[in-house]
Amino acid sequence: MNYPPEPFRIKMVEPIRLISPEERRKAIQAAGYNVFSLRAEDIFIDLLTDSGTGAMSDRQWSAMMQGDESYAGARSYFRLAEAVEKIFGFKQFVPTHQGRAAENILSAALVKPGQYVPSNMHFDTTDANIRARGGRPINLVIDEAGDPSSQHPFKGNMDIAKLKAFIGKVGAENIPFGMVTVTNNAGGGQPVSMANLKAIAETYHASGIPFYIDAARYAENCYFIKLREKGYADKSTLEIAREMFALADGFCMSAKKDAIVNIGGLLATKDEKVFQNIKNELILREGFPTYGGLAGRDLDAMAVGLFEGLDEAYLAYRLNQTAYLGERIRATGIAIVEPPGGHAIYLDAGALLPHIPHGEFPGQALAVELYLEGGIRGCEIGSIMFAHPDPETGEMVYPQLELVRLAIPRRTYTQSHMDYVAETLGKIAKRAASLRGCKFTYAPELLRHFTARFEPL
Ligand code: P70
Repeated sequence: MNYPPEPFRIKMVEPIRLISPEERRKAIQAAGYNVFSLRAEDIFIDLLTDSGTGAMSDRQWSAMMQGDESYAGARSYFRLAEAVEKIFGFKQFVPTHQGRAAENILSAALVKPGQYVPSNMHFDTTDANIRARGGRPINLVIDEAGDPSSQHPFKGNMDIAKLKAFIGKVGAENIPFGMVTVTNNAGGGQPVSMANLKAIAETYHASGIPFYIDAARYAENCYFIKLREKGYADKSTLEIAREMFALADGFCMSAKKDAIVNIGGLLATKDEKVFQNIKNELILREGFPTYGGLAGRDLDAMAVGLFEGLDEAYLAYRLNQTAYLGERIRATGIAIVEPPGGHAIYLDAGALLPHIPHGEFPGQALAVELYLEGGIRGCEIGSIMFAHPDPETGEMVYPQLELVRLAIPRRTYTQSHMDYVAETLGKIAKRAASLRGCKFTYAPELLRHFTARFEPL
């Protein structure tokens, strides 16, 4: 496949450098073999996350200059409110400093200890924020999501039969709200179809359960619907977004992804009483409801970025850049989660390193090697991030897949960077059998991937 030409040109650059292999060895050792603890300066190509790492446009930067820094009722807030209403159709919303702040406030407002919150798959911070309130996040994605080779076009879909059975089992009164994550980040950046979204909304609503969308990568999901779902080829991504959010009672969103800003988030609800609680929580923890912990200029950057993230020329390039990287990596013999997702390629570390058991973290072994070999930073999405002791039996429950995610920052890297990543992986593939796992020397209880330390085995 050909690399898609970028629908933009570069007018500002940030130098990056590749330090020597010896310096990389010292750096990762000093970081306790956790790539989160590396200095960004010591990284050549940083694919840790696509969150807040995109390049803002000239129009976003100029919008920032018009930020209104009034404490309450700033013009910036009303410009953001106009964008939110146009795209999502919600009038009641608050800005938050990022996605997890929205999740925290939503969980504080709605989750009581022992209650369940189903989704296709919760991502790490959503999972942790529900647990932090004594709730239980439940993942009910279709079985195909667990098979990296399945080419299902909407592998992020929820299994509606499982959802109905689950509601029947625990009772709707023990489910304060239900969710879905678009695209499904924990399962490969895979989209959810409109048909599935409609079925999810119907199922929740039939039991009186409010439906909230985790909208971090909703625009990429909308473009997948346009490309893959019958009846949507001639609809604009904006029309598809409107249709998607009309199904929901609320949404939380990390704007650091599809709104292409370095910081920001949103929380919206149709329920007036819940909105009042949200505003009270927000004032306690984040800030006044018209700025929610952000500067006025951040709100303006978001108001512009929300539309740029929906632009179809940009989205076509974005999805094809990811698919290009996927194709180049596949050619090295390393299996990836198929088909390529919207924002990232997920390497199947479990398949590449079958000699390393879950408890010795094959994904971490590969992430460390990627840094040592090429100064590239990816992120383990496997047992470090998602293994949890079962609340009843105390036994460790491991996730199905041991992955390393290479997330692509928006509008930031070019074809030669993608080629370099694939070539580096090609070298690692040849000596995969010699890679060794690692063990914890320190691990916190929640969100342990961020600060854990390791020792190689
Ligand atoms: C990522 C980051 C954040 C996220 C998300 C979804 C579907 C909510 C949030 C929280 C987190 C991360 C992971 C590994 C390395 C660095 C960062 N996802 N919902 O990269 O949003 O970060 O703004 O609080 O994906 O996927 P926020």
